[in-house]
Amino acid sequence: LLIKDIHLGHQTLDAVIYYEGTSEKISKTITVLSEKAPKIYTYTILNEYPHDDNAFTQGLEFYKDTLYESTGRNGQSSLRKVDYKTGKVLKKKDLKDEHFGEGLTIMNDKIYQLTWRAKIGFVYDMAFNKIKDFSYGHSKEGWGLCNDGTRIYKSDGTEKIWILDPETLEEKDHIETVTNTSVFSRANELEYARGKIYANTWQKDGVMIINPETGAIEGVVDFRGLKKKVTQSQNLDVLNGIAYHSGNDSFFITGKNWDKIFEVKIVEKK
Ligand code: DDQ
Ligand code: CA
Repeated sequence: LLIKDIHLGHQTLDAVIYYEGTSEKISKTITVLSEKAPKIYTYTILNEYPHDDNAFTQGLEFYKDTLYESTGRNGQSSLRKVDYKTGKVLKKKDLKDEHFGEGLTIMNDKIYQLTWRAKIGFVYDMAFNKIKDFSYGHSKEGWGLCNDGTRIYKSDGTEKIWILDPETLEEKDHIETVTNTSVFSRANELEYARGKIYANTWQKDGVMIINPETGAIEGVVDFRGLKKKVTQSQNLDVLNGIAYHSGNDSFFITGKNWDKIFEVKIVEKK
């Protein structure tokens, strides 16, 4: 075999491999794994607050001590401002029926919201007036959003987390979520906190702690047991929604159609 055209990306190795003496070739991309196994964390509950169980939570973030939420399902999707202590919805903008609301993030007084499969996202001012729409580039779906103050991160259900230009919303670059043994996909709701991306994995009661530079999953928070603490209604769906409260240095966790939101501390599992 002859290996040619090797390109080392920031987390991938692209190579074209030829069989010697023939023109047959194979192009292959290898994802580079991380060095260390993730640390395992668990949680302790500090507080629990009411949460609208009609909210199919798809995005959750604090901005200047106020909680904002994006909800999904066609015909029930919205952008909300919420009093987290009472669960009261202070302000609500409904999306069009064809738009299934997804991730939400807020940066420099602008709210960004995704839709699931319509390949359209929205930018609003803090009064929920729409500033503009944007479309997706490489990614087919919109799942989660978060930001580090300058860059916006977007998950799309694959192993990729995209880095978006905050002005044009173009997908400039991406990382891939990996451990030392495997590539992981389905990062759903995202949160940027303490220099890492926190992401709950769709249909798992777990949150990945991801290095935003390398994609390495440096930690996993085991949130099993939390869903059992909410009213077991008919519509009850998966854990989804993680918001960091910087003042309290705590995380707020909820789920789709959960009637509670939990304020927790993430602690190392002994
Ligand atoms: N996502 O959260 C994984 C991004 C999307 C999950 C959506 C689950 C949809 C249930 C209703 C389907 C109606 C077409
Ligand atoms: Ca979030």
